[in-house]
Amino acid sequence: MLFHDEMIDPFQACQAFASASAVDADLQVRLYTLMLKCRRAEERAAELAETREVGCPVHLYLGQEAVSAGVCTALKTEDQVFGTHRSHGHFLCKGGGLRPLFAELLGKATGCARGRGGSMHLIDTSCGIPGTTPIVAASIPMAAGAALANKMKKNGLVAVAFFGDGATEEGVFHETMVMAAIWDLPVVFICENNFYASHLPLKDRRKRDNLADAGKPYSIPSARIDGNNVLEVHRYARAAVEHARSGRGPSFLECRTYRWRGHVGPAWEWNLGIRKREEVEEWLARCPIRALEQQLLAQKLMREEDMTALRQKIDEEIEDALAFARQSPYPAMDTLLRHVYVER
Ligand SMILES: Cc1ncc(C[n+]2csc(CCOP(=O)(O)OP(=O)(O)O)c2C)c(N)n1
Ligand SMILES: [Mg+2]
Repeated sequence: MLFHDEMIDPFQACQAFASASAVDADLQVRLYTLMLKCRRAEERAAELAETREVGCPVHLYLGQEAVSAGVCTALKTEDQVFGTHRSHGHFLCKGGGLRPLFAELLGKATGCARGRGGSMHLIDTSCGIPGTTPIVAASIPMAAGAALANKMKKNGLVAVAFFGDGATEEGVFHETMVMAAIWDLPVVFICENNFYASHLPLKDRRKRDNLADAGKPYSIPSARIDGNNVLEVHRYARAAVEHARSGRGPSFLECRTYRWRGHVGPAWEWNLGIRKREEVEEWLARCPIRALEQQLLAQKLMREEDMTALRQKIDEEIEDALAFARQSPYPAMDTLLRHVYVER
């Protein structure tokens, strides 16, 4: 019986580079800007959730920003990303706007899902976000489906699936890996391992800490990386995307990171018996944004005052988005039954 060729590992070269060497100065500033935008937007969203002005469930991405920034900057606008219940970062980094995001959080008609989806159903097809979905692991087959369509259309586009460590425990993850491998689909699997699936730690769900081996049985090149190091994420993502775009098929990245707040909502949750305060503090000390900040300062690519000015600019954009959302109308009652099925 004839098997396919041996797998080519797109990540071999990545390991050879020192952390910053393959990421130019402009891009480093862009990565910083994107992460900061996600951070400030979510801190604001957390306040709005606390006061209940945001009524939908919000799964905050605080602490994980390096993954979406590093991956999305390796993509073209038309490349598709499929997100999850925790996708504010994916949406903003792929090009979604603050106004449609905040309007969606407030359930307004000007939101990116016309106020019907809330935090977990973010969409903007103009920048490659066909829709995020809170069904755990659903982003995985959807990205593979888009990748299959891209391959059949020969449009040269790549699809990315973002998903959590918990999603790798769903059957559809493994089913999709088989098909993606056998059909050499142009898809990149980005597993954001934040070590928890809601309240359950990874160590209680898995015999060994070996998520990065997930691709091996399917001959999908896989790597474990520091998901809090945005430059590392970007370099690996670029290799994975190039691999996919050149027709060599899928790859899998385990990005090790941590969500700072609780599973859902703005609370910190370090006194519920789920995780220890020291564990959270250890990860707070490994803040992906502060890490890049220090590198930018050391390389003299930005000064403290540039960073302050940037933070102010981002905060102004967020307040503008919130004002826009507040002024926007709720969806009209007579549109209640629309946008459910395809309208011809
Ligand atoms: C199929 C399915 N099962 C269960 C749930 C409930 N649920 C929502 S999020 C979640 C945990 C997901 O954990 P993980 O994939 O690690 O993502 P994270 O929340 O850590 O980002 C669960 C069990 C769901 N939404 N979908
Ligand atoms: Mg998780």
